[in-house]
Amino acid sequence: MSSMKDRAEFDRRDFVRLAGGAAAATGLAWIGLDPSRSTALAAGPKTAVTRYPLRIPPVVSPGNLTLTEAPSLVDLGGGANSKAWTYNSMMPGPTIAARRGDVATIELVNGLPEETITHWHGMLVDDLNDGHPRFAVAPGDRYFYQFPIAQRAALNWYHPHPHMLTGKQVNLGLAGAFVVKDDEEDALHLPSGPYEIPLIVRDATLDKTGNLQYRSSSGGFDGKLSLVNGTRNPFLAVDTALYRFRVLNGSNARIFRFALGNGAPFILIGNDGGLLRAPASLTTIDVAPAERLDVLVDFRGAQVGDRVMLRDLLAGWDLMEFRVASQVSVAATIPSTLSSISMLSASDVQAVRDFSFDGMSKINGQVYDMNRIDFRVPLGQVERWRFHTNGNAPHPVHVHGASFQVVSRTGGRARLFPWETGWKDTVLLNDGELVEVLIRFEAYRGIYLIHCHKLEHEDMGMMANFEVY
Ligand SMILES: [Cu+2]
Repeated sequence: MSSMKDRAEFDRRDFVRLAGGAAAATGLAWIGLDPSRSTALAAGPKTAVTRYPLRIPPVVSPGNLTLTEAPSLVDLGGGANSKAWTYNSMMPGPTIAARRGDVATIELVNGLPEETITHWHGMLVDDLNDGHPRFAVAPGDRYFYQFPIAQRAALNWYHPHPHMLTGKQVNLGLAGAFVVKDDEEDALHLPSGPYEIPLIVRDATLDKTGNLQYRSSSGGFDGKLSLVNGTRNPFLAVDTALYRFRVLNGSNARIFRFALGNGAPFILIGNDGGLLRAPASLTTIDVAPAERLDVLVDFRGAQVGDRVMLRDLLAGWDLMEFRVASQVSVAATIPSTLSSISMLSASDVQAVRDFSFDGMSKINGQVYDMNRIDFRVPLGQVERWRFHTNGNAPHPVHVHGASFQVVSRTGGRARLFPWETGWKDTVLLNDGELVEVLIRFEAYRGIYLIHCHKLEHEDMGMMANFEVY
């Protein structure tokens, strides 16, 4: 295995070369192989689409960061002419890259015409920093966050969380990645630099002039097209190398079933809460709103000129195209073990709680009340939480304040999936299912949330406050 120094030089050199490769591939797309042009010339298939280079959001540090939520014009691929709501004029917002041990100092500025607050989904923070809806700030106001980053490496994310407005604000463009790194992950020498790429995948609907358009629906927003990193019909020029994709389902309500068009497997190495114990090779992976995936895709056996589609088998969508653009030889290995994960034990369970996700707006028969504490949880106690529903699923269940371990699913799909091992903060509950998790709040006392992450359900009240004491 190459030393860290060699690796850094590799990354730097490859980054320079990759930038050239990407430009060359772009030229190919625009001049030679642009499907829309060949359609016009040769009356080719009507399904041909123009593909645009995948946008990679800029990376920022969480120290002294200002994030402004405001309307702006974004470029979905064909030019900066789509109205959206953005963080720092970008959709998605900048990727916040932090290391365990850093301190985040972030000022949120509300430049929207309505109240907002930002939640750091997956980040372990005290309740003043959790973006609870009671902390929403009025237009023109600010909220100041400061919190230590004291958790394992993972892909987390940030998005608004104001009461009854979350679905609209996220859907209009407000979301971004929040990546945490640590020494354990570094020691694995996973693909990095230009070979580690965030993919925020979501659906969207555009109005006649190409602006993002949100219409709430009690069954959940159902967008007409997909965006990856805010790019419509994207492509990514890749090397013959091993890639690490950090994937977030940023949809309000849509579940994706990812597959590669050539049938090649994803090598799943992590999920919401970071690395799994060991990699899993999978040809399809389901991902619900707010769930994350850490996957390796191996293009080392590919030929320059090959094209591989990332597909969603549920909607039958082509999400993005990988275009193999340059031949390289970069040292990379797929570790056989990733992380040691200590399991919460059923024998330590001191309380069992049931959560019934009722209709489209209630948990245990109650619509959310921002000022009501629905239950109290002792700090440090292992608990078994049982999620079930009688209908109107899927409900992606999300808990703030701690990660959990999924231990069983009965009814419905009646099994657990490889992407549900390790640590999770969101788990998919389908009709007729009982999903049991073990959870322990050990970082902070305070008021946190459990809710359905189908954002239309959340906004209608499928949410509850609890207090860790
Ligand atoms: Cu729901």
